[in-house]
Amino acid sequence: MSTILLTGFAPFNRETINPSWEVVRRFADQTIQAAHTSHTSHKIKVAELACEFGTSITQLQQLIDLHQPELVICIGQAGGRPDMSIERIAINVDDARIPDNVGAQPIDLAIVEDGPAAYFSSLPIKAIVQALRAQGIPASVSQTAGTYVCNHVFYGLMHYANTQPGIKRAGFVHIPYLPDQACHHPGAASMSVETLEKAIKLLLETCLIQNQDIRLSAGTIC
Ligand code: PCA
Repeated sequence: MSTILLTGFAPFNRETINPSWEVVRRFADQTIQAAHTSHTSHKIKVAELACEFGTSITQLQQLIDLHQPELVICIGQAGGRPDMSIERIAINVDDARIPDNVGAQPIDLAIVEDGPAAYFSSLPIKAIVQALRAQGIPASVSQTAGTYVCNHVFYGLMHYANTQPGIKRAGFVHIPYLPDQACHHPGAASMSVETLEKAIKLLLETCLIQNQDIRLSAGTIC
């Protein structure tokens, strides 16, 4: 049985919860099949990463070493984004607008000295968007994961995955606030934890069945 590693983040920026961990924790030690007809099960391991530069990547690498996953998906909160935001690209820069949970605020620093400028997600991002929309869940491809801890972890993940032949696919997804959080941010979009759970299940199933991504226009014009 192969393993899927799913991570969320600790709350940050004065929030008391992080929707990413609230939804990811629901998958603890579950198994998932690629399709109802499939007999191959995959076990899901979950973890909460610290919202800290450096430590978060170390934690993720340790989890990968421990669980030897075939698929790794990291989830993070993007407060204010309205939909499931499937990240396309991780860039090699930290530029923190606010300090992390231990007060670190790197500005214009490379995540990996001499690393490539960027990595693309190896998830079938377009197929995921299509699968989510088909089930009535708003989703889009995002062209930037920002320059804070989520992009940091995404870049660290893709850089490490490159050295781990056992990892077939890896990527990052940002999710909106939960309704409870949005009440403190008037006008901000939100998604219920039940919808988020359904979305993540669909996302995992799509990663398991979709060998190649599909051709779907999901770009943006500035
Ligand atoms: N979101 C932040 C870091 C942790 C999280 O859930 C980000 O988008 O960088």
